[in-house]
Amino acid sequence: MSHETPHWSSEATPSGKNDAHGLTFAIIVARFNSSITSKLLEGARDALTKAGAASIEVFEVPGAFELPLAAKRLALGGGQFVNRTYSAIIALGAVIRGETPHFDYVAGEAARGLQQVALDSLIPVAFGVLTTDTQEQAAARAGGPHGNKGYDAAMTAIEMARFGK
Ligand code: INI
Repeated sequence: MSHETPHWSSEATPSGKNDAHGLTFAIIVARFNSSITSKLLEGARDALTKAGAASIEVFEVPGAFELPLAAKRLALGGGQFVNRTYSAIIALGAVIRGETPHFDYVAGEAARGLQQVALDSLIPVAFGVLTTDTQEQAAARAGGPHGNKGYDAAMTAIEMARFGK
């Protein structure tokens, strides 16, 4: 399978793995590299809306490093989120290497932290964080020739929200 082939289920709606009716979603989007992450957000919203999501709430954080804590607060509920439950959470960000070793820490901790939240909370957390060497590579994956990884992450979230249910 080419890496360009969608990896999420193409099982037809309604009631298929990609049917979001009755499901509730939180999207967390990082503002860092916002020209890219705003496109990822468009893609994710598009996927969820077309699949019939019951609700979509969007939250912003400064950068990708902050995604895991926000995901954990949303997954645990309480405080401002006391009466909210989410079928799945979609985390969106763009970490671009440039010249700095900061990349490895930010990208690595975002990935590790988001997976930890999913495993601890049992709420699926989709990893819609681009990790690229250049701005051009990121743009190509945010509504460009390589698709939209925000859309893909949302489709994955729908399938995992239904997994085992
Ligand atoms: N945050 C990103 O989302 N993408 C980046 O490319 C990036 N770089 O390159 O530094 C980045 N850094 C900020 C980081 O996510 C935190 O917001 C910051 O370290 C404060 O905790």
